[in-house]
Amino acid sequence: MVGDAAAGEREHRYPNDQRAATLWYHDHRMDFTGPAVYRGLAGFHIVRDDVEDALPLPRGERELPLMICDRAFAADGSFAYPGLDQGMRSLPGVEDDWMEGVLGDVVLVNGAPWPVHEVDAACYRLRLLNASNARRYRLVLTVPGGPDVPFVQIGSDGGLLPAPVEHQAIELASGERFDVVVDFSVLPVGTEVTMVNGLDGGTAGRVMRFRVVRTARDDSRVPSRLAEFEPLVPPDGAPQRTFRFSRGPVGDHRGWTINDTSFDPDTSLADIRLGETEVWRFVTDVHHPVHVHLDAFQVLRRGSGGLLDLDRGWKDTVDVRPAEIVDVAVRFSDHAGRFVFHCHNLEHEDMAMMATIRTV
Ligand SMILES: [Cu+2]
Repeated sequence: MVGDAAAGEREHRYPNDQRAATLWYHDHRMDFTGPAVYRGLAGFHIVRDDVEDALPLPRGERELPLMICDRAFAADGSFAYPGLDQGMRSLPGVEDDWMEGVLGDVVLVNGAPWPVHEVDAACYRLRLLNASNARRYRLVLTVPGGPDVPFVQIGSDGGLLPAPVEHQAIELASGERFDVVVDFSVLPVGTEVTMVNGLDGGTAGRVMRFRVVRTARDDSRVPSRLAEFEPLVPPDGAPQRTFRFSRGPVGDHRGWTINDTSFDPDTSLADIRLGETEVWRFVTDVHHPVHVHLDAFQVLRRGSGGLLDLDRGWKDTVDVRPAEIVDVAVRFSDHAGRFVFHCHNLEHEDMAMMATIRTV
């Protein structure tokens, strides 16, 4: 025993037996994930494979994982997190003013505030991760006096898309990743390209800057076909489940619930057969980025419309907007046991918006 903490050890094995993908890891301690991630317990976990390695995508110095998050700082430079229990021991959650999620006024990219990165006039692969506790971004690449620079999306949370998709803006909620290629070769040397966040008019409206500093040889390109892609098509009669994400009481205080229940590790909200494709319907009150552990899923539709351009590919987090209904196809393939799904707004998660599922 060290103080009042139990000491012990346990071995975990991660076979990484999956397609190439931009994954990340972070502390997931029940009730205190928000303050732990806020203090820095998060990082990239990039999985590569032969399919991806064979593509002529930008690599080496021209492949940049970008972890984007917002933080607020106290006068002494420490992280300012409005947790109810600064010792992270007993009382989860944050002060009432931050119920909706904790936002900071400084944007960090890979830990640096508003950094500037010098680039060749060439194509770069950017692995974008929104590692913020609660902030959503609408990323746009602006150039003074010129048109915005487009993003060519090649991958999503769970790996490569079948084919590239061009976007003028990338909107990402907490936990989401977008794998994109940006072509700086169309810009004259000396150009400054600012990545802005269109969802904030203040200091969180700027993210980082690229400075094009030299011409350079570039053999990379984005092929029109990227990878084999298996659409998840739920068969007739596939199991359907509805999960409602909403504000609600947690014990004797305010919190967030799924189907009116707060997180209980011992009660399974769904028992799912391995290998079977199901349709899950997510229904929201306010914004909730819904994250499912274990296997990636595919978005089928939003409301009565189709999916958004940004919903394509294998996802593990889907940004469900206020009062929206999103249907996804899920299939768990090879691990039986207890897992969770939850809102990836970390304050919502800590205030009980998480549920246990079982694969059998
Ligand atoms: Cu939420």
